[in-house]
Amino acid sequence: MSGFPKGFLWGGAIAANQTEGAYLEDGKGLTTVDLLPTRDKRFPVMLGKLSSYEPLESEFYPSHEAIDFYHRYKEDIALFAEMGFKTLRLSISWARIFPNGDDAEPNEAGLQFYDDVFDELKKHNIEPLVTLAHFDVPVNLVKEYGSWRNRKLVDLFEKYARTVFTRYKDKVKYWLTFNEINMLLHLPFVGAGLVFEEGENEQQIKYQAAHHQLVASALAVKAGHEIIPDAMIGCMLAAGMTYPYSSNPDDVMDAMDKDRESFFFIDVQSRGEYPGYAKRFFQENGIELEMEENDANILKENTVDYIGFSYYSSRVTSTDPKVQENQTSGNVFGSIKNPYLETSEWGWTIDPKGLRITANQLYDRYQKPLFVVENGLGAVDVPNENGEVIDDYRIQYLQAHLKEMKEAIQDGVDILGYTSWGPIDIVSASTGEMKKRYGYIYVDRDNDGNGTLKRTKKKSFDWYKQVIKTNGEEL
Ligand code: BGP
Repeated sequence: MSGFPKGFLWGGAIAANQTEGAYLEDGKGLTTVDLLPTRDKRFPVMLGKLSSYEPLESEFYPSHEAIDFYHRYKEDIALFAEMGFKTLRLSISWARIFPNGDDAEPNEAGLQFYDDVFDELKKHNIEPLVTLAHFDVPVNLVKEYGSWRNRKLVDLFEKYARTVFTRYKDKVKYWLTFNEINMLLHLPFVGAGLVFEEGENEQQIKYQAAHHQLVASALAVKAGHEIIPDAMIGCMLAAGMTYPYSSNPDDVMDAMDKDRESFFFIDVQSRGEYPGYAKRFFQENGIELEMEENDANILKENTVDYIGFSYYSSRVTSTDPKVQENQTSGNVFGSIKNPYLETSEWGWTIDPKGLRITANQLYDRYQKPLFVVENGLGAVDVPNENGEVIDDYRIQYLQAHLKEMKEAIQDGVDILGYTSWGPIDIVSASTGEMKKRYGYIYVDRDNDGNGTLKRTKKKSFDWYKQVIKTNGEEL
């Protein structure tokens, strides 16, 4: 294979809560992410220490209006179509469909909204790729049940999944269950709506919640396969290799252990059972998971069809306390500074070759098709006096990553497609801000809510259009 395969699914990826706005419109319920203000105030929340769930109306929450995709999706989809998108990854907001998460009947207005979006995509021959849960849990489920720590969420999620599979069975073939499922361990409130009380055993609760999500994911795979015969249902990992800082076997073992914290989820979703190293970890750390009798079968019989993953950076680890002092800030996962690589304005390590390595590693491990469902550079874009954004830095970042993805394909890795993150500027997940931008399309809106929301093409718009047009021959 000399380049990208025919039919390669080029496109972009967005998520409901970072894009739609209209956070309480047409019957939508409040979700966990609606409560997250911008950076400074948000940080304690991300650490899972939130004690009050009510948004402070005096503060500005960028995600409440986001970029108003809810009302402007036609204009935005037309721009994606102009770039030649073959696919758009987006998520359904659970609380648009079941505002409280445990309602008896779904909210018709919410269902209709996504019907309209999928119809619009079809008009432009853009294949939807839909995430069922992208960092949002209906707030009522946090209050009533303690979110994913409670087994009840498994049933409620299955009901939600069955509802949307049934409704959209003729419109959506590609699905993902939980966005970056491993994020639950690092940002438990964002990943699973978990809030801890003083003195609770957080690790026990996190892994119990993880078990519930894993069973819920498998039940969604089962439902999807029953309802949509040609469905492709994937998992989604926040990926990125951990490199050992040195050749000291202790560092190498440590790097392996760190990667396994993430692989653990995909091992269950793709291989269908808990790996031995996880069982050992639970035992050594006094973690006892409550499992139902049939869980093992559910996991075994309903493994995913493909492995979706996000890739932004790689990480470095060391067991040497002196080296450990050299931590970089910014990486959600924590990392030692890699002396060979640059970082983004937010401290995320930029490592294009790491994408090739990660793709090879995932393919070696699972032997299932991969889908790169997120990748990109978050940057501060400043329009020049003519209002143009000349984002050569972004083009450079993407170019380098696409070249390495091409190498991975030449290595024999089966990759279904590539959806870069935030093809239009949206609210940042980790900072809650507008100013961390990923788009090919600039949106006039700042952190305080000023701006007209007008969309303007950046320089990268035409570059990506050409990439898609030539199926990656011209990068
Ligand atoms: C991933 C999330 C996305 C996203 C992206 C970029 O972790 O799945 O929702 O936003 O990272 O992160 P950020 O927006 O924090 O720059």
